[in-house]
Amino acid sequence: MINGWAGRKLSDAPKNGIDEARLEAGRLLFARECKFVLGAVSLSALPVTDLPEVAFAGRSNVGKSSLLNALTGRKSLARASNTPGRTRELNFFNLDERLMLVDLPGYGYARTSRITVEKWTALTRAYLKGRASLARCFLLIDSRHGIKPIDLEIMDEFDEAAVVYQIVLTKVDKIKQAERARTIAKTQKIIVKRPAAHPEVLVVSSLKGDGIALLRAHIASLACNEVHKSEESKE
Ligand SMILES: Nc1nc2c(ncn2[C@@H]2O[C@H](COP(=O)(O)OP(=O)(O)OP(=O)(O)O)[C@@H](O)[C@H]2O)c(=O)[nH]1
Ligand SMILES: [Mg+2]
Repeated sequence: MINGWAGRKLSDAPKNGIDEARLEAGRLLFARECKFVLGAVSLSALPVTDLPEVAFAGRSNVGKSSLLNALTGRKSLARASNTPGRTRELNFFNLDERLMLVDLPGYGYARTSRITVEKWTALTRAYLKGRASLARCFLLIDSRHGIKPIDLEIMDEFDEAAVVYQIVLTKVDKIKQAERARTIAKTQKIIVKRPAAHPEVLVVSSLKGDGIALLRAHIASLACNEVHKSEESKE
């Protein structure tokens, strides 16, 4: 037997490096309870926890809150909205005492004046760069628009501060199938030389469910293997 795959069905073969077992681990993790912990508006309000964390960052309206809802299978766990700038706090969700999910405020939204990356809440940036337990930041990009200069600025900051990030192309239900491959290829070209970028680009639709199982599997690989009570939730 050459490797562990001998004797298995072709359908069990790894998809993008993720095998059926990891997909199942993702499914099981996200079938568990997910509780809102708190919305932080200052660094001192961040939850005290040694759970690994994954954060969702991206421009306003890119679909961060909707993605959190799709992952957890809950319609309104995180507040999604048509109004850009809806999420203003850092919202923490505890997934089965094994992982924290963090819904971040979006950057780049301007109603009257251009809000630059510089002004993208100091809190969000301080959190991303200084959080020891941050396992990965998923950087969401609207698949219709691709990576914009403001996203590149954020990626520069992540590369400099060694914040590991993985690109997730959102709202793929809005683009044609053929365009998907082109957008993925274009995105991969941009990240290939970036030191802190995870090499695999993910594609999702929170509306239709595309890519959600795969993203769950990626996240599950970052979670604690066992239920791990955080300081604040210990009784
Ligand atoms: N077609 C489509 N629309 C989506 C999808 N995901 C989100 N949207 C829509 O995009 C809009 C913004 O979604 P949100 O999830 O609130 O975006 P956000 O990134 O959390 O926005 P901020 O909190 O303002 O930064 C809403 O109108 C959603 O319904 C998707 O997969 N497909
Ligand atoms: Mg939001």
